Amino acid sequence: MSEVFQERLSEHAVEVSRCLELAMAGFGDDPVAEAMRYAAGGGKRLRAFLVMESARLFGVPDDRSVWAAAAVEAIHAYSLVHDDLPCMDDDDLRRGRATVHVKWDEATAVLAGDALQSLAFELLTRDELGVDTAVRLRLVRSLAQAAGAAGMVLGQAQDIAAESARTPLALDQITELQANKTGALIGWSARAGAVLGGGDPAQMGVYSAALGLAFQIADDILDIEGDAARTGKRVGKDAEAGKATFVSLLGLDGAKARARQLVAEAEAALEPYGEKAQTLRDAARFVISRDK
Ligand code: GRG
Repeated sequence: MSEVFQERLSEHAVEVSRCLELAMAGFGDDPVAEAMRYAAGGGKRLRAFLVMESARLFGVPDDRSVWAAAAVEAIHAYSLVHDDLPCMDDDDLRRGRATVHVKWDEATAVLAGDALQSLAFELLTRDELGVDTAVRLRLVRSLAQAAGAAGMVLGQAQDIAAESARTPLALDQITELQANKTGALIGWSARAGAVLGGGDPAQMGVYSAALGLAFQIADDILDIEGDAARTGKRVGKDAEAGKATFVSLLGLDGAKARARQLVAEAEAALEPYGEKAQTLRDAARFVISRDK
């Protein structure tokens, strides 16, 4: 992986973490506020990276795009807190440490997730984004659509339903489920930079559709091949539960080949932007070579 990519990923991670800390600085030290800060910390910050690098592509500086990057990371953090709850995936570990409901309790986890979601939309209304009200409204609306009942929440519901389905999902069904569950936020992130810069987000949509699917296939591969100490999750959990995954449907080699094909598609979608899009090309390669 190129050094520029790694540097940019950590630079943006620092910037977005600072922005989130600043946004929550006035929240005091009650358990919900503390749990929000805890849940919003860490992670690869891939969604933030996509926002900020796509923003650069469209001429938007980091000090403006970081607010949109923080918004999507807040939504992502909320989704992880709720996904880990006993009524959903019932996980004890997230990002290598105790999940919010384990460290505090379930009520605090539900509320911290809710409040992170509210925070995300508040961040998108900020003047610091440096765009007029119509653009901010477009970002708010598109994030609501990506996160809500036709996007991430739908994907999560489809995933829960799949657990009790009599027959495992077919490839087109699992592809649709994942496009909703993880693809919608990844897609929003890549398009947000173009929206902020007043450009056409269509090509970034093509890029991120391929990237999002490659990300999920890589996640299924990590579920089989990953190191629990690094991934911070129970390895083989999906496979043990008898759930259809890209690996169960395509085989390990088939899943790897499909992921590589999707990376090539993502790279091809960036051709109109030439060299300027190199870090986004690297991101596509990163999602299938990551170890957590
Ligand atoms: C609870 C409404 C609701 C939605 C939850 C995204 C999601 C929907 C659940 C996450 C479950 C999961 C582990 C899915 C696998 C892919 C995924 C989104 C992994 C976590 O994202 P990363 O790898 O995490 O970007 P970091 O920690 O790096 O931010």
